[in-house]
Order: sequence, then structure tokens, then C-alpha cells
Amino acid sequence: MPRTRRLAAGAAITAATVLLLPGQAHAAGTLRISKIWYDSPGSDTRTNASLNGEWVQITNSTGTAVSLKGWTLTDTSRHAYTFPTFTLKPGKTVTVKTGRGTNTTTTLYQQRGAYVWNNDKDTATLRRTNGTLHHTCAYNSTRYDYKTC
Ligand SMILES: [Ca+2]
Repeated sequence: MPRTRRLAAGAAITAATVLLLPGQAHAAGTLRISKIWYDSPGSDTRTNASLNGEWVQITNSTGTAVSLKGWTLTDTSRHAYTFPTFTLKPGKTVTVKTGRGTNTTTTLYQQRGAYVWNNDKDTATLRRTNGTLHHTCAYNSTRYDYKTC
């Protein structure tokens, strides 16, 4: 095939892909870290309320319920949170708070007495039960208290 024709075909495929993306993305969706609120409001006093003022949200925009049992959420310092038996339903978001509390269908607690998410920079890593990397979200700013991933 002449070089020009091959390029044209490639361009056509690219255009078609771009046109399909919005619908595909909506239909397929993702399960990902969607937001990290890393700098708790006020001073870091280590009260349970302050510890629960930092959290990570994970959103399931797929059309399928996903069991997170055995998945892990870790920071750069390798504080690891292992998910208990928990199913994230389609279109739902779960908030994983650092402090202590009673787990619900929308909020899980790491049950910690110390902070996890650095107030300046860190990386949240979500791994599947078998240890494979699923998604990461990094931040590096003291100008904001949170990161939208
Ligand atoms: Ca923090």
C-alpha cells in the first residue's frame, strides 16, 4: 500500500476511535481511585474525627458489582489497608477513612490511630487480591487539601 494511503487509513481509524470513545467509556466504565482528601481540616491533632478527615474515594462506574475483598490500598510508606468483605455496586463510591468507625455500605474505616496520607505528597495505590496493580493516584501540592484523580 502506498505510504499516503496507509496514513489515511490510520487517520480514519483514529477518527473512528475518537468518535466511539465517549459512548464506550460510559458503557465500559472503570473502577478507580476518584478522590483523595489528604489534608484533614484544621490541625493534625490525631483525634478520631481528624483522622477520619482524611480519606480516599473509590468509584465504580462500570455496570458490574465488584468485590473488593482482599484488595489493598497503600501509600508510599506502605501502610496497607486490606479490604474486608465488601462489594462496590455499579455507579457507587466508597469512602475509605483513616480512623476508627463502623463500616457501612458507603464508608469503610482503616481503624488507625495515626495518619496515612501525607499532607504534601503521596501516592495511593489500589491492588487486586492477587497483588496486581489496578490503579494509582499521586499528588504533590500543599496548595490544596485534596486531589481529584
Ligand atoms: Ca493527612
